[in-house]
Amino acid sequence: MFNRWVSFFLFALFVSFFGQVYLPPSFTSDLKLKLSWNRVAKTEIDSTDPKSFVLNQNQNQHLGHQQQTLNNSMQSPNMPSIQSFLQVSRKLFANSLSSLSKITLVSGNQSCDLDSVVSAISYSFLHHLALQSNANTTVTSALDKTHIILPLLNIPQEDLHLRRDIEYVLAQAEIDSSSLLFLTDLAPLIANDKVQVELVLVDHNSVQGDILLTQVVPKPNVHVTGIIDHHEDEGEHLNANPRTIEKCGSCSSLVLKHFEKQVIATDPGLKKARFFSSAILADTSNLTSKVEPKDIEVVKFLQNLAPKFTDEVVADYYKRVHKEKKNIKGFTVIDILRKDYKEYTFGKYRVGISSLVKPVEYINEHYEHDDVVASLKKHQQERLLDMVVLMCSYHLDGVYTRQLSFFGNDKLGYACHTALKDQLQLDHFETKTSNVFNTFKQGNVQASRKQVAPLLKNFIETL
Ligand SMILES: [Mn+2]
Repeated sequence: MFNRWVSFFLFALFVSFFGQVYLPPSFTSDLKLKLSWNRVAKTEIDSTDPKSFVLNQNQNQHLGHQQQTLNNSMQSPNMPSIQSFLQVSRKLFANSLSSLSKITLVSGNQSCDLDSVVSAISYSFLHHLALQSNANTTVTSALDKTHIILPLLNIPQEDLHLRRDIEYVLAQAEIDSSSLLFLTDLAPLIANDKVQVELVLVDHNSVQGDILLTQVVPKPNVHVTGIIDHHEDEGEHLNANPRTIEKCGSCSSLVLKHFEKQVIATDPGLKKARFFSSAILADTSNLTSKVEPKDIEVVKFLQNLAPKFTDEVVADYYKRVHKEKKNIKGFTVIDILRKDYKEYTFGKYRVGISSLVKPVEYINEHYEHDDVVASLKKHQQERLLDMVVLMCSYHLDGVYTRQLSFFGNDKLGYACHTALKDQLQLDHFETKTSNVFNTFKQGNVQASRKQVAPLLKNFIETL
């Protein structure tokens, strides 16, 4: 009898001690995830209705462990941080894709600038909160328990380091880029025909990039279901809901406006207010240029919600983000071309447009001529481009200045220059690379890529 109790005691001791150590790795990391989520959540303010917890707990019985983690966290009376939300969703994507019924991918445009990234992350997080609060007020849950929402950055992961402003903003918001989804992560999704994929486009209104266009969107289980954008309306996906396409300095202003209730519910402190407003400040030079009333309204709204986000703090934060955006120290010529890049097919021509926050002279001064030529050719060949367009914008003695350069197909470049020269006020000038690039001073400094790309499209499609 005594021996039996001793053995039982030793067995219990063994289990309780080694159980900690020998848990399967996936279980222990989930546990850590859950703990860190709860820890972060404690500092956040609640907006959920605890009544729904019991209902959802019953519904959750059949779910796998990871799904439990997400749902428990979603139902937690505490608000998750953006990072906790992303981390759990990203992990479910990596480990449990086959058991999910629906994925909402919120994709930014293929330049993957700060506006696209902040819009995609904000939309994902706030949409998740909106679904969560709907689920709490109706018995038939609006939020499917096997439904995840993730932002998609429309670039390969290795190109993120070219965007130092984004890395800075993410670091300040304590968002880890490993919790985001990139083009290079899409293979398992492309191979899966079962999961319903809702694609939401932010900061663009027709699908961009070869991978999405040829491998994702044609699949029968993929549908474009939402659009919030501030580019020219290309008239596609007319049934998308929301389908908000409006003139605005920053697309993220429109996203935040759309989810106004949820922004309030997050009770943003300084950290969230800075993150939400970062792209608005960057796109409008701290609300001084290319700014619309909505941009100002949203920044003021965030300042009201987060009193520590004073005008001085805003100005300082803008300065830091802007400095990182301009920081291209150590970049190769190819890096410069890929940093802020969009690719188009206009009629039978493929055109790549790179934006640069320095004058073309910067390239001439910092790189060997042969290197510039070889890099342009390499970029053109790799991307199968008929023409490379470089749009430079910068301040010269305090005056906002633009240059436009064409490379690759002299005939096409010349024809584009002739067609656009009045509207864009193009003036040819000689630079060290004039034998490579055809470079023009662009008198119409208001015309960014947002305006120039449709102009090129309209002209090139007539050729
Ligand atoms: Mn934008």
